[in-house]
Amino acid sequence: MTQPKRALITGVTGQDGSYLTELLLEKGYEVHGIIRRTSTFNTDRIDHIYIDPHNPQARLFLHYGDLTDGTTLRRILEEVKPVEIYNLGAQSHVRVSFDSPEYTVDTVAMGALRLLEAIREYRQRTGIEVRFYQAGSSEMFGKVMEVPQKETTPFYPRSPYSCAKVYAHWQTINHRESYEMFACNGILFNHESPRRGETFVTRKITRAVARIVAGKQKDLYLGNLDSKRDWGYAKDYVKAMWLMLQQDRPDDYVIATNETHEIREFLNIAFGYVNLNWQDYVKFDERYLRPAEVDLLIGDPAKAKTQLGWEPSVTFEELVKLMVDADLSALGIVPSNGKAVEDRAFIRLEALSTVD
Ligand code: NDP
Ligand code: GDR
Repeated sequence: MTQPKRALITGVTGQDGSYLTELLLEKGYEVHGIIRRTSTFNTDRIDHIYIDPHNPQARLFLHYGDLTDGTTLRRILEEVKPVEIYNLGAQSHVRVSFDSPEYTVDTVAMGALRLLEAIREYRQRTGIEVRFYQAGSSEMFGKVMEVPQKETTPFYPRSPYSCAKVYAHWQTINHRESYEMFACNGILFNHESPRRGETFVTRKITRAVARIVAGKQKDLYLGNLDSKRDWGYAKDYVKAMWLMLQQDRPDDYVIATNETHEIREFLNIAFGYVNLNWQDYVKFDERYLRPAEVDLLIGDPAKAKTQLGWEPSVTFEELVKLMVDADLSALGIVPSNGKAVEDRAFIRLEALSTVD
């Protein structure tokens, strides 16, 4: 019997980590994830696929570690011996990165370097090839230099988070070119889902819609509504990560829908879907503004389409509605289409009454 392929994921408890884990398990992989020790449980996005590691059927294993802790990363690499590593771990909130710039850079930029160096040494010593995926971001494009943005568009990062992602991007290329490592950068535009963190604007909106319908919330405080984003569905985007590591040669790819929408359009569809007018509920709070904003993102995924055969499967309107349906279902409200949406990640909905 052949051994299953082994993958290691940082950020396994996040939105993308949970979908990627599901995808890799479906494909027959043994999946190892790095989790942080926290004083309360942080594994709710993967609890539904986790089984006791003593069970011979178990194919998902979790290890305590942190991207700021190089020694542990090295030890986990030695123990797990993965053939693919997906570096999804990050302090991923752009506005928070202005509040905690050093920590963000340590996790995002230095974290990537620590992993790349650990892989380099491991590979040199054992001769075992490890394929590496770096979770790059459209935030690296920042200030508009070209529309739509593609792999060759110059970066102009506008936050500590995106500066750190640019470093990680170039360090990944450096390891590829200096040591012939199979290392790929995904440049992923915003992707959302019912598992999206509650403080990102899309989920903040859809969660508020559900809570307003349920009579649990009156207002929704937001910041800048003028920015435009290219929003896709997270489940589609993790497929692209996997595809990148299955190619003959490592490369960098933009993953996007090639459509852009204002936050007001998102609000219109989300509130309109439950027959509400967003202008009656949305209020402005300046604390959600960023010192520098990214005004317009729209990505050109032509290279991914041609070389990876990747395409998005969910439209903008479908995405907004599926997120509203999921948040309604989580509060026990049957959506207008009559179908409760089964996705986990709603456990915290009731617990947290106000989320920024
Ligand atoms: P999330 O914020 O949902 O998840 C981030 C993950 O990183 C969590 O598992 C978190 O753990 C973990 N993490 C945070 N800090 C550390 C650390 N110091 N050491 C180890 N792990 C850590 O992000 P997404 O799933 O949305 O995004 C995945 C990756 O893709 C991130 O790198 C993000 O920057 C990038 N990205 C995301 C895009 C998007 O639109 N979603 C677009 C482009 C790039 P915990 O659960 O304990 O907090
Ligand atoms: P972004 O996503 O910064 O694009 O980063 P976010 O949803 O946080 O912001 C999108 C836009 O909405 C505006 N906005 C608000 N944002 C938040 N979070 N909260 C608010 O109340 C609010 N009001 C208005 C923002 O100013 C911004 O213009 C996401 C993250 O997942 C990154 O990790 C990832 O790299 C990029 O997407 C691609």
